[in-house]
Amino acid sequence: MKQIFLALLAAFSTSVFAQSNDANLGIIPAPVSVKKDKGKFAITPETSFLVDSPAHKAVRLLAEYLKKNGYSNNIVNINTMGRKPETIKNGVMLLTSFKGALPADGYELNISENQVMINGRGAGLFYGVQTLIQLINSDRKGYATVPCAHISDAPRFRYRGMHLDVSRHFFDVDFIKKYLDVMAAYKLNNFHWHLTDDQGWRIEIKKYPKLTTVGSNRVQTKVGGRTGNTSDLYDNTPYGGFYTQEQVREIVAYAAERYINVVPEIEMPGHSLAAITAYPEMSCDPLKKYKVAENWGVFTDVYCPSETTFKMLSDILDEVADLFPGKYIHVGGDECPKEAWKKSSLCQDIIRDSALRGENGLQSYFMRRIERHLNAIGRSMIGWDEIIEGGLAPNATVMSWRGEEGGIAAAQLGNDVIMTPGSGGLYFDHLQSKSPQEPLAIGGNAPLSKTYAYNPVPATLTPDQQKHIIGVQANLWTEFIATPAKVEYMLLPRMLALAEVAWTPLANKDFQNFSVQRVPHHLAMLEQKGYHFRVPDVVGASDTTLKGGNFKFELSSTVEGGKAHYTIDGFTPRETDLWCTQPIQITVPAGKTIELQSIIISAGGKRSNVTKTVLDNTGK
Ligand code: TNX
Repeated sequence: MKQIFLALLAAFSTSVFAQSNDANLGIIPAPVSVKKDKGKFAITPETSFLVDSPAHKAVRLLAEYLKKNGYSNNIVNINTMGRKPETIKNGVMLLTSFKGALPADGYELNISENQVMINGRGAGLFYGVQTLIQLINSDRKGYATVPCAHISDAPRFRYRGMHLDVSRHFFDVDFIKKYLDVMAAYKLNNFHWHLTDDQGWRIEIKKYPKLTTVGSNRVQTKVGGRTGNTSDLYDNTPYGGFYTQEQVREIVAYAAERYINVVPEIEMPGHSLAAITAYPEMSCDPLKKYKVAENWGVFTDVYCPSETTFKMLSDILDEVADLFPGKYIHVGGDECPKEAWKKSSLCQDIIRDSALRGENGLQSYFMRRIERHLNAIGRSMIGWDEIIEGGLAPNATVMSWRGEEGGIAAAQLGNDVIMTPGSGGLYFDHLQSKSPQEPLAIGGNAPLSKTYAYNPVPATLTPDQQKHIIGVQANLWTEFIATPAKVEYMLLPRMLALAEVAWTPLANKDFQNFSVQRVPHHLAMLEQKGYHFRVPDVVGASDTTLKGGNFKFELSSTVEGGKAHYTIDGFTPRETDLWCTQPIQITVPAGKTIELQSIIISAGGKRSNVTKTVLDNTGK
């Protein structure tokens, strides 16, 4: 009996313990201000849930949470009760009508032993509920506690984006919804949906059906990386997929329900081989035979800046604008080789007649014409930083991906900027460590600490120019990511770091607190919700050689509820090995070497990389 009690205590005390020790109460992204109080609010079947705007999205979020987690409490309209919120006991209240102003998308969450009150309007109230959900500790169905505290919170940036490439590999509607759910839980508010590229066109366009009947299918796909045994290997398997307009509307609505705007990307003038395969008249060589790309990279067949192309792209963008109510449409602009334009008399004529500065000038001409059309239909253009070369379109927002230089230049010109540099740890297709145990990826190295450390506001900008940095985004390109589980592996936990970069004031950021005190609990929660993720390496040992004869290690799990298993016998540690519950003492005889190998295995069986620490007492 006593043993069972201790085991239960261990299971439930971890989160409570982590929370009470942590200045941020476990919340990710860390709020602007957390003032902890003594005591707890208890949720029981008698607790009333009261709201003053029953149709608010935040109310539906709360209702869904209660239902999913086994609470049978109803949500009641407080206006029908004739009671002042302050007088309510044992109540959780979501209020939009309160005195005073809050910062944009901000909220206040006050938890006392008597009541929980969230004040917020629009997205602010929704974010307040997301924070409350993170604070709820439940140990049995229908019952929970929330630690007493005063929290005031609001985002640092208004654009907090997460991107997904669905061209290189396609992900279905249910998965996109799951992706949006986890974005919403961490207060991200823009989903950049990369819908077209050389390897597949993935959005139905009624006026040009071949974009999907032809352009969404490739004959086969490259296997493995760019070098090594598989460098010439293809899988001989047709690949395809696209979203119907009905599905697109469904996703846009699902996102809006969670205060997420969807930014569609229709790539041009480069990365357009799938479209050109469907409609060769959009290229500079309409008689050439094209095929949807089966390999990765940058392709020289691109749109020709002809009137035919502009007419078709305008029609396409009109349908896209109809589907996506948001302000922004992303039109790519990156990696457009100029070979085809150099050979084309049509292109050379435009360059001469319009006195453009060569092919770069022609690219700007292309983007400006597209921007003019977008502005005419009431939309704003976003493009990758290449759109600066040859002259920037006047109202465009620039996504700076090749470092920050493009973003800095654009902000200095007075254009808005979203920072998303690969060099800042924001390319989630990059490796998460240098270990050979990582799965196939494009390369690079963007560990959690690097993403976390990124600051989107360059110090070289003046305060006025800094205002043009409207936000930050991480990108997930999927050349080497064919499954939903691998998308999640690359996304998590790095997206939690992105959320903190995008939301939390610089002064409140603290990687130690984030990675050791908060992330482990969130990973356990994500596992319960059915997400995959990369299990961070063990805390307490690293891949290194230590000299000496006597060692003590305290290994701890990076996923709450998981175990740090280890071996000193030279074999790879697994769930059948010892795990660390108290400091491990290791004595290495003189002249010998022992290897301590450790692994984290989560409660759900997810495994970290194996860490190898060489303990060397050879005296050499
Ligand atoms: C560059 S980032 C690209 C993508 C690739 C990515 C791979 C950008 C604007 N273009 O087409 O997928 O590198 O990391």
